[in-house]
Amino acid sequence: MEAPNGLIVYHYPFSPYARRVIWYLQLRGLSYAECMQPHIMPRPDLSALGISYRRIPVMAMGRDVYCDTRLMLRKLEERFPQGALGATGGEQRAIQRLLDRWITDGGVFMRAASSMPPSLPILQDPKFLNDRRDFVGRAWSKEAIEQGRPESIVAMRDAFDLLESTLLADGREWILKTEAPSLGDIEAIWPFDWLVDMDGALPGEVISEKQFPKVFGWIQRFRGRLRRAQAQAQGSGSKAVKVDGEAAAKVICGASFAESGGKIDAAEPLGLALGTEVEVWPIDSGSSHHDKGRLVSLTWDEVVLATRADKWEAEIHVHFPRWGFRVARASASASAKM
Ligand SMILES: N[C@@H](CCC(=O)N[C@@H](CS)C(=O)NCC(=O)O)C(=O)O
Repeated sequence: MEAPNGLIVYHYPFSPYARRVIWYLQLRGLSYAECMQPHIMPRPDLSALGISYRRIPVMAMGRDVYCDTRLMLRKLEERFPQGALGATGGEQRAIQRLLDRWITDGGVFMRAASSMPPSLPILQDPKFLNDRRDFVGRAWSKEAIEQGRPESIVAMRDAFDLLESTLLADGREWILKTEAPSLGDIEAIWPFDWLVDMDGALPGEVISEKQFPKVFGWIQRFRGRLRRAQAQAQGSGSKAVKVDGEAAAKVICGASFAESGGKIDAAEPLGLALGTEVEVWPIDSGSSHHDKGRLVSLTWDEVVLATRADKWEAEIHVHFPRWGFRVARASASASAKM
């Protein structure tokens, strides 16, 4: 079997981060394969590839594997430039990048996650709560969510207001005044869409269509476009191909590398040489999962290491962005401070 466009996305359906990538692929009409994962650890399909990174989604392109949706979207734009969704103009590009930073690093997603109603069925499952405690590295209980929720609702109201009173204030259809949804819309919409869809998350007297008609209208338009793209994919027989972990690993290990690697800047401040054994891990969440391997490439915005999928006797290149990640010599990382 071959993966359509050489792409396999590892994800689970209710992951809001995964939706960023899935929506991107759907809006572009790019076919792909998907390997569905459990929503809690362990994920043997990924560890079989020599990957410790625990966040979802993960995307393979040939024998290269990409971690973090910010890197995935960048790579998809580069790999499939015809019909790319990213802004090309200076200010539009700036807004697109700032939206990406605002939503993830500016805390909008964290506030959205802590606006979940404690009555949500998944929050009744002790296995899920324990798993997420390991993920965020602190207490994650129904009580803690209940206690923090009022503050998060206020923060989310502020985020809705920011969009309503600035970017969407002039009545534009899409966030960057484009004809159709662009990468800027994907960068901004996902935590808002996620909460609007979640029963009991948003108190109607604080955040609803009444107070924020433009944001709610934008979400509805975006969903309409997605439905259209999904129906088109269905009609043309190019919907996602489901693969199991074994089949996905075989495809990846038998593919050629999508990128050549071997890049490092002479002025790189970490002073690491290509070929050194290094560790890489995210510094915001899932930080106890370190990937180890030989340094294959280190540029200003990306680090690549080689890991092994022992069962298939294959080397795989795993890519991470530099932003939000730490890279250290393997032996020194045990003492590196978070
Ligand atoms: N910055 C990462 C964040 C990914 C992330 O936090 N994903 C969530 C799912 S929406 C996750 O991995 N949760 C823990 C898990 O599923 O193990 C990205 O852009 O990919």
